This record gives sequence, structure tokens and C-alpha cells, in this order.
Amino acid sequence: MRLFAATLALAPIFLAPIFLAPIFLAPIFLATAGVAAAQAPLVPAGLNVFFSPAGQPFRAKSSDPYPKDAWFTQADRDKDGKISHEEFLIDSMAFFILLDQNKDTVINSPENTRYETQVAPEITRVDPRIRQPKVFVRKSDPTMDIDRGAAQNRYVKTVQGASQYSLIDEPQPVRAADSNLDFKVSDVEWVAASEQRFSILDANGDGGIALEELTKTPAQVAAEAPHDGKPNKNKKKRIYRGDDRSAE
Ligand SMILES: [Ca+2]
Ligand SMILES: [Ca+2]
Ligand SMILES: [Ca+2]
Repeated sequence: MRLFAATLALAPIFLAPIFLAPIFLAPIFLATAGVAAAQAPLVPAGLNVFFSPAGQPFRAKSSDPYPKDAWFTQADRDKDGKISHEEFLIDSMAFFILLDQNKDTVINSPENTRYETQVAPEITRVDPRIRQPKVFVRKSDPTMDIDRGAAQNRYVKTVQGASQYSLIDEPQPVRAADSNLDFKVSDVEWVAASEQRFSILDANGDGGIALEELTKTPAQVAAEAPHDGKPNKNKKKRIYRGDDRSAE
């Protein structure tokens, strides 16, 4: 009850038009991107994408700063250079309210589908710019009860969905909040998920998140990687793995 009451108390803040503006622009962006793009890549070339911890997409030209900064600026409402716990929850709940189209304080299946297809279609695609983990083929281990050699690759963790653009490894942030697995995300579940996300991001546990405290998303790493397309003759190809053989 307390969480719900807190949500209601914050409601007027969520309605501030300036605060909501970037999210309202998303459908416009998608409309201008063109209906014909339905089967084509939904992330036009040259656009960098960032997903807030709540799963809100931010998009920017590659010539502009990586849009993590845009989220930070939005969430840091008092502009003190840190996203406080309260600011983090407000930002997260603002996005919840936008996803909750029928305003019943629950994100239901159609509302989740709208998220996946219209608000954040990037999560259904694999971004070719992002480097995926190497897959190793190992000989089967005779000490294991079951021969897992052939099936082992199924367990290699790939970077999928929203994780490609997120600070937290959650391929589908809305579904991830559905802790009782009833295909609905209540406001209470959303607040609980937001609390967990804050704990993860507040690395030094001081109750606030500074921009420097944030890691780089896989998309950001890809965007900041040396210019691709041309082989770099001056640089030896290095493969990072446990048994680094770059010295061989
Ligand atoms: Ca702040
Ligand atoms: Ca709803
Ligand atoms: Ca649920």
C-alpha cells in the first residue's frame, strides 16, 4: 500500500509536459521512419541507441553524444550531477505510466506488445554492430555425468534485446519486472524492479548515481570502437579470452 500511495503522490510530477516530451516524440520518430521499415532494420544506420534502466529508448545521431547522457539529463531533475534514489524512481515510474495506456496501474499483454513493437522495437533485433561473445567448442568432460559437449553452446550468453543498449543485462525490461509471472506488471512489481536496478547501478552505495559511475553499454562500446570497415594493418588482431594468446 505504501508503494502505491507513493506512486499516486508522484503522479502530478509525471504529468509535467517537458518531462514527458522525449517519450512522446518516440511515436513521431517511428512514424517518420516509415511503415516500409517494418521488415527492414529498425535502427537506421548512424543512430546510436540507449535504453534507460526502465527500458525507455533514447536515440541519437552517431555524431551526437551517446544518448546515455540524454537519459541522465532527464533523470537528474535537480541537475546536481547525480541521479538520486528518488529521481531514479520518478524517472522509472514516468515510463511505467506511459506504458500503462489504459491507466489501470498494470502493464498488460497488449501494452507490453506495444512496447515491443512500437516503443522499443530494437529489442526484437540483433544489432550487427555489437560484438557477441566468442563461442568455444570444448571436448566433452569425462568427469561430468552427462556429455554436454554438443549442447554446451546453448549456454553461451549472448547480448540480446535491450541488453544491447542497457546498463543492466535485461533483454526485456518490462517482462523482467513481472516477478510473479502472470504476464502483467503491476506498479508494485515495477517499483520493486526499479529498486533492484538502482541497487545495481549505485555501485558505490552512496544513494546516488553519478554519470561516471555508469558502465558503457555494449552499443556504446561498439560506437566508440575504432573505425570499422577497414582492416587496421598497424594493429594485431587480438582475441580476448581466458587463455590470452596475443603474446604467442
Ligand atoms: Ca539529482
Ligand atoms: Ca494498463
Ligand atoms: Ca506480474
